Amino acid sequence: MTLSPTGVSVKKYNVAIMGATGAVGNSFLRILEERKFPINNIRLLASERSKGKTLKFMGKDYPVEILTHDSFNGIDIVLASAGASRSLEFLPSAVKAGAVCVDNSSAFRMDKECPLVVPEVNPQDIKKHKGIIANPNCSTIQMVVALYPIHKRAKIKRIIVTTFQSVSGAGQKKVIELWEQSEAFLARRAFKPAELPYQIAFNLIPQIDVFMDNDYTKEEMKMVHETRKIMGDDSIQVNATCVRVPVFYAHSESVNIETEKHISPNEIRELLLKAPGVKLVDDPRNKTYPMPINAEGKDDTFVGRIRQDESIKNGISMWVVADNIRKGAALNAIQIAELL
Ligand code: NAP
Ligand code: 3JM
Repeated sequence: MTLSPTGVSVKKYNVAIMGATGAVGNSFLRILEERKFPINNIRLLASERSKGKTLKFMGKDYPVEILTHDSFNGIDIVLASAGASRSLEFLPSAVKAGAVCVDNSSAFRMDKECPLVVPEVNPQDIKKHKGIIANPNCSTIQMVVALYPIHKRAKIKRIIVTTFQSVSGAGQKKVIELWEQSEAFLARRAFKPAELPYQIAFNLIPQIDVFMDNDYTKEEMKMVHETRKIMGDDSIQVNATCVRVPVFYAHSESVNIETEKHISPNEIRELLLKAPGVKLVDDPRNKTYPMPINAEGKDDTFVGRIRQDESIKNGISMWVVADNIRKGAALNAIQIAELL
């Protein structure tokens, strides 16, 4: 316990970051610093590959430790971003050691015992946790932040979404690969895709994660199931197409919805002006709309291009952009930890 500037005692927590050397892990460290999360001690966990590395936190160097089942003694909160199989293997040990885990992977998202939380939408679900709270997929998070206020007012029946997902969503190595491929392409040098399945520089790849039996990808089906669980409405129909694009940071989404009650673009603008976590950027006459280069490094979900879908009775189209590493991953998880 320490005293805050107002004299109120603040409990400080022992925090472990699983996957501290990765893209999301690095963002965890920067956001914990920015938000002055009350930390007593921080433990940085990664694989054998990171043996001997140190990472900076609050101006101090911390050693990276190898993740084992014994990494969680004395830890209060685990922020996990080391992939789904590591979460499945190690988070039960963290819970046994008495820690509460906020997991960024897909491992526990659809588990009935684990709440799946976006603080702007369903903060009340956090209370139901039994040690693990799941953080949704980046593409789902920004979509539900933008759509939940509309759903409450007009009830969304169906969502058709196409995503334009930046390479950082696939990890730090893919950011470097887009950079190197682009340089090689422009210099007319031959290159072979290494981390991504195909050339990504000056190309689009309409596959994120593996294909399922229904010919949708797992990433697309995450958007279907997670949206229903977070919004607490299994009747919402979702059809997603997820595309990897040659953008470094921030995901964009073309979102089309059909609502039960009529709602106009102007009513939606009014709702979104007041919505938590949303920034309205919608002035087409002045060529003003959200773009990934402007969302990079920001906390908000940016919404624009709101217009009536003239092909059906109660249809609306819009464009939603957010930083996938911040709101799409690390920030959302830290907001959950703050609510805890
Ligand atoms: P990344 O840049 O590739 O980093 C992966 C991290 O996991 C690194 O710290 C790596 O450590 C660690 N790791 C890998 N294998 C490990 C092992 N066997 N034992 C211990 N640590 C291991 O990936 P990222 O973009 O940060 O994403 C990490 C994970 O977060 C993803 O796999 C995903 O599950 C989740 N994620 C979620 C969202 C979301 O939408 N909520 C978005 C992006 C990512 P080394 O450096 O030692 O290899
Ligand atoms: C985003 O197999 C894996 O570990 C996949 C890792 C991954 C995931 C996931 O499924 O956890 C990479 C990028 C995600 C995610 O948010 O679903």
